[in-house]
Amino acid sequence: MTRGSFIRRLRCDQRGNTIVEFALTAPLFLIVLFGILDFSWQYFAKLELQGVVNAAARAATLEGNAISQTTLDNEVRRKVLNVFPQGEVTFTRKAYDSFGEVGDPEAFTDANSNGQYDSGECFEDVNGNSSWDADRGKTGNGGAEDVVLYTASLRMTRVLPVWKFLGQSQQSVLVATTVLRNQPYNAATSTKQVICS
Ligand SMILES: [Ca+2]
Ligand SMILES: [Ca+2]
Repeated sequence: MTRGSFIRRLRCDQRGNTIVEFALTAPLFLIVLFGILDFSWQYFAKLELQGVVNAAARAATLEGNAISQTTLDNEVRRKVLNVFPQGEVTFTRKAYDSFGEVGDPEAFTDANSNGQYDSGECFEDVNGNSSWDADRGKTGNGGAEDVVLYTASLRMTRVLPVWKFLGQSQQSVLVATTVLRNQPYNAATSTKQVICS
């Protein structure tokens, strides 16, 4: 066989094309597939966490909030870990005077009319930490009839290594929130005062 005819045959031979194309596209296909599966798993985990938190909040309301904070936390943790045994569940609470105030900033007198709080402007220190806050919530369970924003965070390792391929963390943190209402017989702890310094 002459050198010219060999090159012509090689140029026309397409038997290896499929293998080469597969080798080039397979990693991308797997990353997309893993990404879809990971997203679905995260979505399921988030729904599960929110469902448990909602159910716990309802139970706490039905029982007149008679169960303690620790009991409520342990109940949520137990149910979540039943589904995700490798997870780590933590909780935070922020107390507000009413539902309408959840996430609101502390009120202030906008002395220079620039639409934002500036040092030296008078403000109502609702949460008692002596500084102005963009979120007036007071850390903890608050007092009588307070509204409590209850947040549960679930930290766990993702099932599929898709994020590792992309150089990202394999850890995932999912968050679920609900609002609880304290009973009138809880101890009141109002610390509101106006500060102008
Ligand atoms: Ca201002
Ligand atoms: Ca404050």
